[in-house]
This record gives sequence, structure tokens and C-alpha cells, in this order.
Amino acid sequence: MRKSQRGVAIVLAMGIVALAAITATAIIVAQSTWTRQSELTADHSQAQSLVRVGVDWARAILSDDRVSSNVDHLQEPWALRLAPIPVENGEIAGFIEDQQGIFNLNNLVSGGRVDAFEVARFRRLLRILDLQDALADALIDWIDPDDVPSSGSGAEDGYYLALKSPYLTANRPLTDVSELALVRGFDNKVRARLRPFVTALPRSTQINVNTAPAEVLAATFDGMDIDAARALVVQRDRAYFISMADFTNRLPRKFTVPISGLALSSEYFIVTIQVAFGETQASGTALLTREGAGWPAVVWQKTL
Ligand SMILES: [Ca+2]
Ligand SMILES: [Ca+2]
Repeated sequence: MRKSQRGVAIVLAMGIVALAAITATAIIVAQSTWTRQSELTADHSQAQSLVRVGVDWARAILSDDRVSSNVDHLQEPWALRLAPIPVENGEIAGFIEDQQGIFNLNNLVSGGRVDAFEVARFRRLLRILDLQDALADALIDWIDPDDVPSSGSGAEDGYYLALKSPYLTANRPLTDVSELALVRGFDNKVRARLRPFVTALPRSTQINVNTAPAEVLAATFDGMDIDAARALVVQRDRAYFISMADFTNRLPRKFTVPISGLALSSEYFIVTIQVAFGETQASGTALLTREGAGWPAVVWQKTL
């Protein structure tokens, strides 16, 4: 067994032991209930417990990964999508997604100031996705601390207060990408197009060139077209970048990039867990960070 496979096996074993313990509790709870309604409620709370077990399981995988490597790439165990694991009376499935391979919208404003370099990257991403450039202005205004519209297509309190259901501009970093729904111009269609390529992290972050999709790579590097970025992704997925020198050496000829703002590893990940238990289902997502020593921390968690 390869080292990475052994790692997965150990983590899986840990997860299954934890699942077995929770399932045993669930059965006792189920046996002690009399009505169908209370059975369903018990099932649902057990399903939610399994979601929390899944999140802890992701934390274990990410912790294990940090011990075994300095780089983060898509062939590592954390990036594998596992088939649903059967547990007594149900099953649990989940996956982990790196959040530094995609564009962090909170990079647009850093320390209260608009970051022109990051704004240029976001405008390129909008262009690559065939979206309106004006979206960048509205989003900058939503995040920046002042109340001055950044251009004719920007939007501060004046715009939002004039809506049928008025509200105020956040004037602070996004807590989650779902907040985009409140920002001028970010309708369902725009958000669906943008969603796979953007995130909202609690601080400015670097782009991990080992996990970024072609669209994000092309947006990150001024002058790199989408075809060149796709070619780079194809060869990267055969052999990940082991160092920044390795990355720059493998760029198309005559192409130089500023290395600032780039990384080969990641500190932020989102885990998604889906559980079926008895006749109920539960799901949850959590933003995890590996910043600092110790067990990966949960920045936020949502359970349904
Ligand atoms: Ca790693
Ligand atoms: Ca503002």
C-alpha cells in the first residue's frame, strides 16, 4: 500500500470507529421511542450527529495531510471523493474542497483599502466567465468601509435604501458567498456562473496554483489566455508543482509572473457532509482552517 493510501485507510478506520459508537447510541434512542414522530425526530438528531462526525473526520484528514506534506494538490487523500460509507441504519458521504484554488472575494479590499491588483484579477475572471465588468464595482462598494460609490455601476447605501425592501450595505468582508445575493447585479444566473470559482475567506489569501482551475489561473496571470491555462492544468494534474521554481519553469515560454500572491499549499477548506439515517436525511457544510498549530479549526458550520 502506498503511504498516502495507508493514510486514507487509517483515517477511514478512525472515522468508522466513531461512526459505530454514534450508531450504537442511535439504536438505543430509537428503541426507547414509542411514537413515529419521536422516532423521526430521534433519527434526524442522529443524522445531524453523523454530520458532525463527518466534519471531524475531515479535520482528521486535513490534520494528517499537514503532517505528511508541505504542498496541497488534487491527487492527495483529502481531495478524493469517497463513495457513501454504509453505517447501521444509514450512510454517510462527504467531500473536501480547497478554498485557495478559487478566487477569494474578500481579497478585493485589504485592510479597508481597495487592492487594485486583486481587482484586476477579479475583472479578468468576470470577463473569462462572460459576466459584466460592473459587478466588480458593486462588490467593491459592498465590502469597502466607505459610502462613496466606486463608479456609475457601484452601489452604496443610496442604491440599496431605494429598493422596495431596503437594506444597508455591509461595508465589511463577506462572511459567506451566499451574501452575494444581496449585492447589486448578482442575480441567480450570475451567482450560478461564478459559484465554482469564488469563495469568501476571513482574510486575504494567496492562490494555490496546484489546485486552481484553468479559469482562475487565467484570471490570476495577466496575459495568460484560457487555452494556455487549460494546457497548464493538464500537465499539472499529471505532475503537481513541487516548488515555485518548478511552477515558473513550466509556464509557457516568455511568460513571467509576479510570484507574490501565489502559493503551493492551502489553509482553508470547505467540507460537505451528507447523511441518510433511518427515514431522515441531514447535510452540513463547514469552513475549516489549518492556520496555526493543532487541530484544524471550524470557522463556521451550517447543518440542515
Ligand atoms: Ca497536502
Ligand atoms: Ca462601501
